Amino acid sequence: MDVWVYNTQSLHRPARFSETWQVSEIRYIEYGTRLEIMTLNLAATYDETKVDELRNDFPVLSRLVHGVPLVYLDNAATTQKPLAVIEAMDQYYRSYNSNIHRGVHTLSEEATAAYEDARRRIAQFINAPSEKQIVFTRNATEAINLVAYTWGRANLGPGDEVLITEMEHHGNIVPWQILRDQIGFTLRYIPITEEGRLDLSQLDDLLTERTKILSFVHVSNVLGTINPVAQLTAAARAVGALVMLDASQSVPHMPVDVQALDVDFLVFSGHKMCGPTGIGVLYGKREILEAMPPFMGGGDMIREVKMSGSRWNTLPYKFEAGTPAIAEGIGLGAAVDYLNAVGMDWIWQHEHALAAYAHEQIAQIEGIRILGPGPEERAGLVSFTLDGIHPHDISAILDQSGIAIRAGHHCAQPIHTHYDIAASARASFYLYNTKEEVDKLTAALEKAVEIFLI
Ligand code: C6P
Repeated sequence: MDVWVYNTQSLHRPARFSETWQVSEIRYIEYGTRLEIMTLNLAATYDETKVDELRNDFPVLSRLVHGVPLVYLDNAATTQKPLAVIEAMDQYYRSYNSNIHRGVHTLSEEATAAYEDARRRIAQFINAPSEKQIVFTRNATEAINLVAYTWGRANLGPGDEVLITEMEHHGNIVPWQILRDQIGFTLRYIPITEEGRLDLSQLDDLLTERTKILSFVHVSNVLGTINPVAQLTAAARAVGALVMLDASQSVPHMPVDVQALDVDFLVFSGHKMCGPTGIGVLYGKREILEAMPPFMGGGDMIREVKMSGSRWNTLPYKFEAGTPAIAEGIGLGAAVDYLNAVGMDWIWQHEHALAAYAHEQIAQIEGIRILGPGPEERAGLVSFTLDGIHPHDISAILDQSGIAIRAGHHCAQPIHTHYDIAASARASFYLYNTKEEVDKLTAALEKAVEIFLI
């Protein structure tokens, strides 16, 4: 089933949903005159008990921290790895470790095949038209930097504008600031509302013919807000701007279809989706990637090198200089297989249910302030502050109960500045978290409040 949602102003075409979904309810949440978010009630197909068996796939979940079972709620920072991923990487090192794209010997051919096969499966995972449009990077940050330094340097100059938002991770702010300081375009920000959504009331002033690229986060790593990609993409197209989507917190958690979203670039990190660190992805539209100059120079990215100059390799290798993260690419391929086997629709429903439950439970705690939109409209994470307790203290107290959350500015300082706070605490969920773990979180937070109020 391909779900299309229309309103009078723009076409909304969310990621293509799995044909196995039984949609029992479609809800539209509107603000202003615009349709922003679509919620599907998929309770009919959601089997909560599946989580018990999935937990066995993650060896680290059986460890104790301070003598009690680990409750890992720092998944927006990085997720745990299933045995399938650990074993795929182990297998590479044990049985066919070799450099790729170079050797004409069995090990090198096996490694090349495994690495390129992983790229193909990753392309399928986000429905990219071709694996040639999947550029491996170290992480999402490097992918954004790649676009800024190659496309940006070639296409931006004084008088041009780059539009980002106030809810970006530093990875989608700082590369643009560095480039702006070097070449002199204007960097503008879509502000956020008190509820933690993008304030689109001034969009027509911010997004103009001067805007060359709109680069924004799909799901905020602090607010949990799911941004209206289709609406923003349509608005960018109308002024001839390109669109880059930071999908670091969406690709791991919900079905994402780059063709349905119709963005020009999309980036994500392997380590936030059961894969290893050291591997990330830049997806790009083919003609745009073809026209871009290379990022770094060296081996593998060239077709021919003469002392007078060089010619570049074809996509995606033009952007992949030097020996790549081979085991990590293979590991990310295994992670994608794992996520497919679990089912991205199930993962989304599970996290959505957990985040809504957590929101409801912790909202009762004295002195708590939850950042971001209400439970129905958010992805699987909850950031908050507690009156009189520094987020680092909250995290340290929770750690005593084996609970891992993140505290700090989460590399999104402008959001914290907006709310006039230095830091927040954040619980972020993934496919292996349970309602019981949310109960442990709530109980530990209540205890923290008790300790600090005495
Ligand atoms: N956010 C968090 O705890 P890297 O570090 O390149 O893998 O991912 C960067 C990044 C980019 N965009 C978003 C929306 C992100 O959430 C992140 C990483 C982690 O929230 C680490 S700061």
